Amino acid sequence: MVRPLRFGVLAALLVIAAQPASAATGQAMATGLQYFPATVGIHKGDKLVLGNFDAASVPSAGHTITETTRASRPRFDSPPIRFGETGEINGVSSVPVGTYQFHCRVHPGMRGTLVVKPPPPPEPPTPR
Ligand SMILES: [Cu+2]
Repeated sequence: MVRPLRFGVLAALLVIAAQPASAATGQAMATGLQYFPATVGIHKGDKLVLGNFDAASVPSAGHTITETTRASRPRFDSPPIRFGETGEINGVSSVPVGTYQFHCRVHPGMRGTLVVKPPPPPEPPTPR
């Protein structure tokens, strides 16, 4: 069924768009054997989750986000996340500021970029 899946993807994009810039958990999604967005930005210390909205991943174990930059000992990685599930990317919150390439261990052709920015300045106190 194509229509419900498309609607689900749209709903997911709206949820992502609604996240405030200071959110402590970044969100990426996978569909059509691609990551969206292809370049994910988080602040240092943030978590990152991957939502698998990819029906094309059903015959496989799912999708991961695995560091490519240091492939022998990735600093961030996830277990395969199945279609319809959302999973956390382990290790992301301790990665230094910088730019990192990542891929899917199940589908090595899936490629993305993680940009870890400095932490945002503290929010000003709310006036009472
Ligand atoms: Cu994959």
